[in-house]
Amino acid sequence: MPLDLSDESQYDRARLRQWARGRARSAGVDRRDLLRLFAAGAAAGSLGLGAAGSAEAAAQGAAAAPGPGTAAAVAPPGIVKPLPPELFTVRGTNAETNFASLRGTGPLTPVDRFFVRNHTSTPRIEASGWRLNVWGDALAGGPVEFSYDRLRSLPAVERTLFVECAGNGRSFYSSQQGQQVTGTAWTLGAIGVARWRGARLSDVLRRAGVTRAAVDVLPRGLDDEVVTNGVNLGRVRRPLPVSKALDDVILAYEMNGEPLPPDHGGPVRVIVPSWIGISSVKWVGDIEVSAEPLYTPWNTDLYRFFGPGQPPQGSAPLTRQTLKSAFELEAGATLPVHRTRLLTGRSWSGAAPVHRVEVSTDGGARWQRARLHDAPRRGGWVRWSLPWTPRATGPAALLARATDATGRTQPATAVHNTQGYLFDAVVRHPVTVV
Ligand SMILES: Nc1nc2c(c(=O)[nH]1)N[C@H]1C(S)=C(S)[C@@H](COP(=O)(O)O)O[C@H]1N2
Ligand SMILES: [Mo]
Repeated sequence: MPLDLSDESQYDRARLRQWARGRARSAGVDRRDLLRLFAAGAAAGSLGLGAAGSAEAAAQGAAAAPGPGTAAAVAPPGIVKPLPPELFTVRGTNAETNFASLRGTGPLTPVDRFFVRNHTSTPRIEASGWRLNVWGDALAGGPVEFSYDRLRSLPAVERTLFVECAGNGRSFYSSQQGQQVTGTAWTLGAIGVARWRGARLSDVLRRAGVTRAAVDVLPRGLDDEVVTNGVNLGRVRRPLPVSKALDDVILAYEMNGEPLPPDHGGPVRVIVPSWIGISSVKWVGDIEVSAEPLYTPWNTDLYRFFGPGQPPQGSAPLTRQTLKSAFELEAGATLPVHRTRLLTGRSWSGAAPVHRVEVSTDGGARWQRARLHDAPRRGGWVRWSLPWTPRATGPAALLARATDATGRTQPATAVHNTQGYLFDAVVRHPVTVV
């Protein structure tokens, strides 16, 4: 009998079963916990393990109630750097960059305003004691250990790349499209662009003796295990196909010319160019190189599309980021009438360089081409600007839409998925002209 996707408990149990199968090899979750999850899912028709996504939602403010100050009353997040309210909106254990604070900054996001997405809290790890253990059945020999100094002695690469959460823009599914989603209620500030310096993952894997049998590569973080609804999901880890791992992935130890700061994965993190943020595992401590496909909660129940039109086990695991644009302006900003204001913002795409950005100041009736201030590059963003002289007082909506070199333009509506990933629609930015 085909699964009835409109039946929430069937739908979630299907997801749980899939996760349970895959979990055997790598997740290390206790069997009693799994049984408890199945029971909870069946009894309540609730999200069950889907709650992995929604523990986030519970702790970090429901997606239906985004906006500054949402999380003001909850315990301070386990983030080391200061989070002044001009620069960040705290959402549970995470901190979102206020896009307005990027106005006037260069192409790189300064570390003092780079968003932080932590499943638990930032650990403090000394470079001198740090080790990377590379192991698994697709190595020619046994495990191989890399110290910080050994990693730094490998040929270094430097690239300017964004890290963006797959859920960036999630709150607009509800505020702009009236749809329910679970997860952190980000606006557009769960992205930052930095200059990353590090060793190539491919160099490390080759030195560790990776064989042709390798299929998946699984980096794992040293931060605390993630416990959601009483179930321990283990440490943050998401498999990469070996093809990507050997292509352009970096083990980064510097960010914008400084040693990698604690909140961003110091001493060493993975950087997976153009892919969703969860791929870029922070505080990496070990990497399994496997001859069989690996499954963890982060490539089964989480970070796939679920919902109508998707198979019961969800889409294929999400990989590349999508296309977005944001104004460097507070939502609800007040602008004086008849005064020229330089509207500025940024656009980016995981698929190809952004080469055109258009702006509308009348809610989408007419569009004007914005001036680009950076050479379009894949994996980065372009800054843009357009002068605007409002001629009438009252509320207005500013819109920006980008087109990338694949020819794709941001649509008017994003395709809904229950966890609110990869929002790509044009965002209406409200302002008031006075
Ligand atoms: N070990 C570990 N790695 C992690 C995470 C985490 O909580 N723990 N969060 C992931 C997610 S969901 C995102 S979006 C990015 C955020 O990177 P940043 O905090 O440096 O901005 O890190 C990813 N890597
Ligand atoms: Mo993320």
